[in-house]
Amino acid sequence: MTKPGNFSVNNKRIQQLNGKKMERGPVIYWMSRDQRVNDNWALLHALELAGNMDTSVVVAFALTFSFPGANLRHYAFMLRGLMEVERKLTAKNIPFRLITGDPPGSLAALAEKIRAGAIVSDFDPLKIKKEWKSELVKRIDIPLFDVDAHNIVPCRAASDKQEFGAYTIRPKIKKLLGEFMVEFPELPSFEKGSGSWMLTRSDEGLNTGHGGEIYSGPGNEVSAGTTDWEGIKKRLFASISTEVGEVDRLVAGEDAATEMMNGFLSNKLAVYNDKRNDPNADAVSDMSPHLHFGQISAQRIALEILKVFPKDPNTDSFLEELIVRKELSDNFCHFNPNYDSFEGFPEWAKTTLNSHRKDEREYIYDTEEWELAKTHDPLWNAAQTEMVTKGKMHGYMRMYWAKKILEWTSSPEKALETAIYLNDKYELDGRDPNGYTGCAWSIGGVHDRAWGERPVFGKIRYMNDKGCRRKFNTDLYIGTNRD
Ligand code: FAD
Ligand code: FO1
Repeated sequence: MTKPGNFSVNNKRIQQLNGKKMERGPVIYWMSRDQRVNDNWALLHALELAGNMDTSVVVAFALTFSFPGANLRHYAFMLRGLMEVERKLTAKNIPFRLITGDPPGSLAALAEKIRAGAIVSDFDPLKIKKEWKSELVKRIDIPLFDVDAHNIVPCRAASDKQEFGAYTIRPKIKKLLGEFMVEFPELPSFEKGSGSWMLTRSDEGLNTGHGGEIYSGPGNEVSAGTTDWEGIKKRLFASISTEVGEVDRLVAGEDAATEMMNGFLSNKLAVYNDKRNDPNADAVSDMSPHLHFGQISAQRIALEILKVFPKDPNTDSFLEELIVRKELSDNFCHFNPNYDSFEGFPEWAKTTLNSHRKDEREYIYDTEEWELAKTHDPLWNAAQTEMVTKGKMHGYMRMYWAKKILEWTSSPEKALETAIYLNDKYELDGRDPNGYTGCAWSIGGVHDRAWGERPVFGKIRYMNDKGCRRKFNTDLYIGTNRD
C-alpha cells in the first residue's frame, strides 16, 4: 500500500497558525466550513502530512449547539450532509469523529486523547471561526494549519488587503486562476488495518465501548465507530429553536449537490445570463446552500464548466458570480472585522448616510412587521415570504429586499441589524460571508459607488418596485409567493 506523500496541495493555500513543531501522532482534520470528502484541499493536506509522518488521519467535526443564528432549518440540512461525510469516509477507512461541546475545548480534548501530532483546519473569514482558532492555539502544543479549501484562488493569495470592489479583485484573481484552477488529485482508499494508515494504538482508547460514545470532558463527547446520529439529533433539536421549519425542496449532501450541479449545467446554464435576474424564471443554480456548508467545491463546479462548455456570456456571467463575487465576499469579511456593522461601510457611504439620518421615513416598520411580511409593499412581502417558506430568496430580490429595509427603518444601523437577523434566521445559505457582504452592499454601498443623492439613501444605490416591474413580471412573483 503506497502512502500518498504528496497531493500537490499548493502551499499558498496553507497557513500555520502557531509556531509548534509536528510530533509523531495522528493528524486531525478539523472539518468545519468544507463539509465534504471529495475535492477538499484541507483533507488532502491532512493526508499528505500524515503520509509524510507515517501516521494516520482522523476527521473530526466539532458540533456546537449554539451557532449564532442557526436553527432547525440549518442544522437539519447540515447534519444530513455530515452523515454522508461519515459514510464516504468510512468507505475509505478514514475515521470520522463527531465531537460536541465548545469547539476549541473539544478539539483540544480530542488531540490530547489520541496524542495527535497536528491539526488541519479549513479557512473561514468569519469572526466566530477566527475566535475558535485563536482559542484552540492557546490549548495545544502541536501545529494548527489552516487550509483554504473554499476559494479557488485562496483568499490570502488573491490580495493582502480589503478590495474596493469586483473591478479591483477581478484582475488579481484572473492572474492566479491558471495556478489554482487545477484538477483535484484522486482521494485514495485506505485498506483496513493497512499498517500506519490505521489509527495508532491511542485511537483504540476512543472506542471504550460506552455505547459507542466516550466523554472526553464535561459536556464534550466523542463518537466512536459510527456516530449515534439519532441521539445527537434528539439532543440538538431539543436545545435549538425549531420555529423555522426544514426546507425539503433542496436535498442536502455531496451526492445531491453534484446532481444539482449537473442539472444546472445541462438545463439552466444556457439561459443564465438572460434570465438570472428574473425571479420568476428558474434560471439560477440554487447551489448556495450546498456551497455555504461546503458540500460541494466551487472549484469542482468551475472545472466542470470549463471542461465541457464553450466560453460564452452564460459561462462568463456565472463564473463571475461563482468566483469573483463569492471570493470578494471572503476578502471583505477576512480583512474587515466590521463586516456586519455600520462601521464596516466605506467612508463615503457613512458620510452620506449620516447626512440623511434625520430625513423623514415614509414608513417605519419594526422587526416583527418585517418578519411577518406585514408592510404596505406586496413586492417586499413576497420576497420575505419566499425566504421564510422556501428557505432561499431569489438573488435579485435580495437587493430590493435589503434596500427597502434601509428606506423604511429608523436608522442604517437598525436596517443592517434587521437584514442580517432575518437573512441568517431564514436563508438556508445564511450565516455566510456572502450574506454579510450582500447586506453591506445593499445598505452601506460596500463594493459599490456613489449614485445620485436622494432622501434617506443619500448616494447609496436606490432600487424601487418600478425598476423591478421593468425587469420582470412582479404580479406573477407576488402571486407565487403569497403566504
Ligand atoms: P447563482 O446565481 O446560481 O450563483 C452561483 C453562486 O455564485 C452562488 O451560490 C454564490 O456562491 C455565488 N454568488 C452569486 N451571487 C453572489 C453575490 N451577489 N455575492 C456573492 N456570491 C454570489 N449569498 C449567500 O450565499 N448567503 C447569503 O446569506 C446571502 N445573502 C445575501 C443578502 C443580500 C442582501 C444580497 C444582496 C445577496 C446575498 N447573497 C447571499 C448573495 C447572492 O444573492 C446569493 O449567493 C445567490 O442568490 C445564491 O443563489 P444561487 O446559488 O442560486 O445563485
Ligand atoms: N461549523 C462548525 O464547525 N460547527 C458547527 O456546529 C456549525 C454549525 C452551523 C450551523 C449553521 C450554519 O449555517 C453553519 C454552521 N457552521 C458550523 C459553520 C459552517 O460550517 C460554515 O463554516 C460557516 O457558516 C460559513 O463560513
